[in-house]
Amino acid sequence: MPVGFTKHFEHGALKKKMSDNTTPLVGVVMGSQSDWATMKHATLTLDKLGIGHDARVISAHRTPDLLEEWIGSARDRGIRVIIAGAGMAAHLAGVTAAKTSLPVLAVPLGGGALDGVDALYAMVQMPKGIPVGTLAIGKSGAINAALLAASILALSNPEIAEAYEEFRKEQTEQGVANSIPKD
Ligand code: RP5
Repeated sequence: MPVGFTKHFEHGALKKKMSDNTTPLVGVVMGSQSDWATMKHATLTLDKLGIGHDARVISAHRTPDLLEEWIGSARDRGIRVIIAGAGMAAHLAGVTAAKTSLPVLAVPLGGGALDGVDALYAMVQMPKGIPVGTLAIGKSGAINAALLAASILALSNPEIAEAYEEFRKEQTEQGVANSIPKD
């Protein structure tokens, strides 16, 4: 069964089966084109694990109506986890989480005067009731957001579970094989 296929069905009238491996399971949204250099590491990691994704530039501040539309249709389009990356006054993940009950993972991005600490505080300090899972600032956060999305999807998708376990195994083997670098 290809990754992206799921036997699970939605509740209610909008029952729909995802039927091919191109169905995006992860929505990757970022506030600006300037975020892509970092956020591409999330999509590259999803690619390595064979997980379909829908990556978009949508700003909570500059294009709020488009954001609402994208979030509002996400579940029906097959999206199961959303990764939101933004810098500066990073409201993107919080607004996304306010509009959906899908899991939202946040990646604080550098580039502003406070180099990501501003975005980190904005994303991590969500008020109770609207959870956002905030990862590390920058590239590590982008990669870990993709891996965390994979581990969430793996709970109900055996192919993703296998791909994620394989990634972890290879990483461990690489770690064991590592030797002290030569100067
Ligand atoms: C945020 O403002 C974006 O996520 C980006 O990190 C930052 C700067 O955006 P640009 O001015 O580069 O478009 O909303």
